Amino acid sequence: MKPLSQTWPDDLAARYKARGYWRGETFPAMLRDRAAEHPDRIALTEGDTNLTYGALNARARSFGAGLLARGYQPGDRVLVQLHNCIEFFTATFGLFAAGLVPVYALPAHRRTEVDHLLRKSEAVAMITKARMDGFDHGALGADLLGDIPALREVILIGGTGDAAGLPDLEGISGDPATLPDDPDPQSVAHVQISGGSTGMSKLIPRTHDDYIYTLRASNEICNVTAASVYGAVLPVAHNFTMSSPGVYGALHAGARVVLFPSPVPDAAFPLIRREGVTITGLVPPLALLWLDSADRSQADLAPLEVLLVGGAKFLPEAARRVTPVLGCTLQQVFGMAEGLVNYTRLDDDPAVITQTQGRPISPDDEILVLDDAGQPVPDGSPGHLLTRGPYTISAYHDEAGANTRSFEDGFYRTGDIVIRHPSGHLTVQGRAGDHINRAGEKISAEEVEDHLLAHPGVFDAVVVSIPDSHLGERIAAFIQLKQGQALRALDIRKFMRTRQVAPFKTPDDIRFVTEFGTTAVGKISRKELRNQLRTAALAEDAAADTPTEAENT
Ligand code: OOB
Repeated sequence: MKPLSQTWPDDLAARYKARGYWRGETFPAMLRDRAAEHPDRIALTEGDTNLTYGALNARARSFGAGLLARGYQPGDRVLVQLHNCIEFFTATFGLFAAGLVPVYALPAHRRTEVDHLLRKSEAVAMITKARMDGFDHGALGADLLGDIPALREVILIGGTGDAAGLPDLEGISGDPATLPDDPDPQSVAHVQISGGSTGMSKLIPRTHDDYIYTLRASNEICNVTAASVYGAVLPVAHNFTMSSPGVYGALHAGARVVLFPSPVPDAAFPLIRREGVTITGLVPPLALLWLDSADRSQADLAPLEVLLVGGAKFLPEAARRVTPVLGCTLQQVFGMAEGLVNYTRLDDDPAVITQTQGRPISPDDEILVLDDAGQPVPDGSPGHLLTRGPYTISAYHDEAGANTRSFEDGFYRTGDIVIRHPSGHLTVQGRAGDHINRAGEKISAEEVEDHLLAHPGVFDAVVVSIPDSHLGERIAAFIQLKQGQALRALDIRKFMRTRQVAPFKTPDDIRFVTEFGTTAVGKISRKELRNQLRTAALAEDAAADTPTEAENT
């Protein structure tokens, strides 16, 4: 098994400790301490079920001990694919207590992504729910067990049908006295996954010390205290919902987490009122939906004090509406699973809150904004964002090629193009890479192209992002068919389903072309081709939207 690690140069590590960022806290100790401090306080609310800190800690520790009794060893990785439910926390804190390492998959992931994550992480077990959003994850798990030799068990919540024989999470328990000592705070606590600009997701090992620092600091910046109620609206497996300040931040503060079954206003607004949710986080398309609905219904969201918006660019026009319409303070957040997180501060000037994506969490987050030649650009000019700091990784797990491309002298090349203001706030201008940010989900153009090329009727395919007023960006695929083929968009969509990938990766726009118009001598790069096609598509769309003279008169 390839060991998981994340390290910083000795001098930086010493500085991060000396400055009190890394305090030797660990996840098992965090929950145990909160449970000891206030066992009867509610940690989690899901529907009509409330779970106290004491009960969550006891259940998680018993589950963790049960895993050890089944033969798992500290250091083993376990893929966790769950939506917003109490068992997500039983599972992850059980794993932490046993010294096992959660690897987080999104509920929308399908066989292709799950298979990749299991193999890449060499996971020995997977914890999932039999059905989520109508998809049979139990059957998938049962199938993968036969396919992946290292995978020993798939542990389910509510298994039936094909998956009826698989062990149920509720049935696994053991004696907490058998749990190991707390792990080394510098060891890897859990593994996030990258949005990835090329190919499949990469694994992002994060240590106890570095991750818990972001929780503590985020709580301070977002004013999360034991009196707060955090609404988990987006999937908890996302780094944003997990740590900015997110569900783990809320638990660190001894606050209450309310798990939302759905983000749509009809379901979410009553829950905010009923549970007294004080803070939550949304991606821009959902924030727009909430704004429009609240505008129409005059909804009363009185308990809500802070709305975090991030994951993709929130435009100033929409940002300005948040406080008047929803009656809360907007906090923009620009973060990445690799580390760096920026927030606008609660007391920032309204213009800063609406026009920037915030400034870094830490005084020791080093920010470089460089031109194409690698030279620093002055404040106010756009450039490539590189960063290094007390919670930004310096390597992905087992990715020699990507590590060479993405890290330079310990700095992470984010792929984002930003402007830095003299105050240190950043405004995101765009990005250098070829991924599509569709409603906060990052999709690799290359990965989608690969799937399209697998169709026997497809000669070539180029995938680009197109600006979209609702999603931020949508996926457009330009497809050149092989001679004699007559496929329709519907056939391509159906084919994508057979590829067993997350549904959000299916192209929104499918345009057939007879050739890619590469008139230049020789072959141009795919990057250049994507740029040309994006420009052509935008011009075509603009022309289609322009009223003709006849319409004008
Ligand atoms: C969050 O994390 P990831 O890993 O899914 O995606 C990171 C990328 C960034 O490099 C940037 O391209 C984009 O998402 N992004 C934003 C943004 N927040 C993220 N682009 C423009 N404006 C923003 N506010 O998405 C994430 C992780 C932690 C907190 C918040 C978001």
